[in-house]
Amino acid sequence: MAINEKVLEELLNQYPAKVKRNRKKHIIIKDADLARQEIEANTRTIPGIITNRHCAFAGCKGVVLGPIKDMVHIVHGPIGCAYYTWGTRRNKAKSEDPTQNFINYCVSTDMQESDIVFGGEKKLARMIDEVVEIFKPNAISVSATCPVGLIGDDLQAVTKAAQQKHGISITAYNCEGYKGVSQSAGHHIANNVWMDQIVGQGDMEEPPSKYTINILGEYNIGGDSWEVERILKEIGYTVLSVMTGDGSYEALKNSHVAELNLVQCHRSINYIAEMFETKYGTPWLKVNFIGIQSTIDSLRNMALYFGDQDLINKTEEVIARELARVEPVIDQYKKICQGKTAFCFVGGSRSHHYQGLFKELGVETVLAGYEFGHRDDYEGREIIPEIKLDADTKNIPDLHVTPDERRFRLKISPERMEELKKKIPLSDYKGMNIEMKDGSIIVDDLNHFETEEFIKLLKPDIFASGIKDKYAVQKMGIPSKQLHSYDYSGPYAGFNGAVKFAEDIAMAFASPTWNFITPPWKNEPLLEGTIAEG
Ligand code: CFM
Ligand code: HCA
Repeated sequence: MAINEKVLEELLNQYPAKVKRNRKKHIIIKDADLARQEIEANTRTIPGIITNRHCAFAGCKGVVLGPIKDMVHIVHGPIGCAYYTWGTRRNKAKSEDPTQNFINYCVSTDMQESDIVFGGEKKLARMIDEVVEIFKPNAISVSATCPVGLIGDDLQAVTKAAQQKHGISITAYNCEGYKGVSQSAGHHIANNVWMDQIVGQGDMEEPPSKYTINILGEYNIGGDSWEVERILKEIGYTVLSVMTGDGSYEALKNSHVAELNLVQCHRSINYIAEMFETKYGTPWLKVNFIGIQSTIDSLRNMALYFGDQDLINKTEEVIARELARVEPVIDQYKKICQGKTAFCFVGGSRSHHYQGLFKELGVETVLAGYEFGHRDDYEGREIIPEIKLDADTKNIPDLHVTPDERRFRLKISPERMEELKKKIPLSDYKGMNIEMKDGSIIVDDLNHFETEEFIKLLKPDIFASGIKDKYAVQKMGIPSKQLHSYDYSGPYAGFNGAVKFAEDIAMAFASPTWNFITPPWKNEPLLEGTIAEG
């Protein structure tokens, strides 16, 4: 069935009045006739509601710092927080120098009650000494979890002293879990520290070769960034650094010399893209390497940015060759997938990015939303520039850029920038609300109650989300595809990734397992009422 305002109202009527008022602002039915549909986002989840969100510490240490392989990431806090960010996010990295790849370690001060009472600074200092002695890393990060902020351990002072003592980069991240309303605050904390203390610290003055780029917001889940790099290298780009999939401190500190920044995940890293633009004059281009057409569009926009005919030709050559190879395979899977519907609910950018790939397989996304997206993720940046500085960014001091610090000239002239902006959307982003089909449902911070209710109403053929709702969804007889961890499959990015995704989705649909499950609505009446007597 299609959901109209009346059906939505009935669903929301099951909430107490106050909760209903709140949740109503987080749900919209896409209506292209309305000029701008606003959605409330990036606000606190109502206590007691089962949300899929995580905390600032998860966003900083788990998501953004976690994949940097040549840094030892110390978690200052109780062991559970360290264990969570070690075991959950799929951080994958290869290293030329295996002695500088610490990705598989879980390093924590393992705070105990006595540390909470007497303070944990000395323990942290000892731990840093020990880490330097054992691992001899080029860099160390120290992330705080909730109790550290509550007892007031001075992370900055401890890391500063340790940095002087050991002569390596030791950065502190005050990403206590309670900060902000989701992991989103943590992304910003990580980005700010790097920009201040890591980026620009390397010796490089000029890009090492033609077409040097950074890829921002690509985290190498299931090997995604390896596939993206394969394509880019083949065309002739030099990927200076990836932030942060299979990333490294060594690359990060020289990333200021890149000529262009690509932004894959807009949510977690748009801050840094803007800081690069302000500080080093590096323009950024929003890309999406999920889905065949989006990959092609991204490659073409990049070629257009550099404007070199050879690069444009090479881009077309690679696109044509890849298409000829993957299209016949995808067409086979499409036969199984065609005509199906999906729900797509992930953190902050994938719910949007995967819709194109689903569509290429003939699957329509009928409901989507972000766990912690901000309004610009939904409504687009061009449309709402006034919220560029949103809730997360307000409390964090601006990056001060003195003329002296502006060591690098604007990489392209302002005139060329204007000219390019007319051709390609540099520093621009189209939100989910703009791109979804009329009548589809957009839900911010979807909770478990709403998940069940929307499933009963729309009965999607597949639900793409995370670990917290995966099994509840499967018990309703709906195949689930984790779009965080890819259910340990992947890559899903680029050309090879699209094939892998098509294979996995087709397999989910074709599995006979679903025949053995009776969805609850088969036995439960959908409408409840009393039959009149007489
Ligand atoms: Fe960006 Fe991400 Fe996402 Fe994100 Fe995440 Fe992730 Fe995600 Mo999980 S950085 S916003 S905080 S694309 S970890 S790789 S899958 S929620 S949609
Ligand atoms: C995080 C990481 C996570 C969790 C995934 C999930 C990831 O937010 O702490 O809930 O399934 O992608 O690993 O988003």
